[in-house]
Amino acid sequence: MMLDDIKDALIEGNKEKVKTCVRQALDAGLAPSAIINDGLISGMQVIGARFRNEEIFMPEVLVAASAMQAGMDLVKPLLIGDVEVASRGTVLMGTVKGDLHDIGKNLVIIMLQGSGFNVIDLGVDASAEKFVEAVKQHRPQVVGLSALLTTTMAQMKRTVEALKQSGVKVMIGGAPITRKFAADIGADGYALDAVTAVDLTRELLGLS
Ligand code: B1M
Repeated sequence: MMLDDIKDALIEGNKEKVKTCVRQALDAGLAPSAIINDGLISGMQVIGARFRNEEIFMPEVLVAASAMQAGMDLVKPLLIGDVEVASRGTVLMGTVKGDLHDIGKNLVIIMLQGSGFNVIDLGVDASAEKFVEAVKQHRPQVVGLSALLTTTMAQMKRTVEALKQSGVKVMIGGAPITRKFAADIGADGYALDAVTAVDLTRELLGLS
């Protein structure tokens, strides 16, 4: 099955094969969301589990991450409609200071853009001060913070506190984050994945 081929190619870390399989799946009319969820993400989950079990190490993870990005680059344009026309609001997204993981954040961005939001990407390793400055500059309605390391969760707290004055809504997410943690640090919401991040953004903006 085509989605399994994408998943397997990602697990192999074979970037060219990932691209070929993604193109084949798109040509066959498979939904971009299925390609992302059941192909690319499920392959990355296997990589995560193998890394945790010390079956593979950082170089293999990096190769798989790069293959995932190559696959996402092909699917991304198909998810994004006419953002200018459809824009429902502006979201400022970034991975917090000390944290370099951006695959999940980028996926949230793709999904938000695909749902008609204008997104400003602060990238990775973004300090609380950088978020505050960018809020002044871009006036987003929602700020999204991503963290993948337990050690960088404290930066989320700092950033939420720094943004308090601005009145902007803050949502947080990432593998170690929980709803309880979001409530504890005073964030306005928590989303488990890229799809629910879009639902949460709509909810925070009072959109149906
Ligand atoms: Co890192 N890493 N990593 N890593 N890495 C983890 C996170 C880890 C769990 C692996 C492990 O030990 N099992 C572990 C963290 C342990 C912990 O803190 N509890 C870990 C570690 C330890 C590290 C280093 C410290 C390793 C080292 O150097 N010794 C180092 C840290 C570097 C740094 O950040 N300062 C490091 C480095 C790296 C790479 C650079 C090699 C690479 C990142 C490449 C990149 O992002 N460009 C990498 C990767 C790829 C991983 C794993 C394997 C996969 C992460 C990923 O991309 N998942 C990861 C293990 C794992 O999670 N299973 C691991 C796929 C992605 C689609 O999912 O990011 O969870 P995720 O995003 C999801 C949701 O979380 C959510 O939606 C996304 C889509 O559904 N979400 C949001 C994310 N952000 C959101 C924001 C929202 C809402 C939802 O609203 C704003």
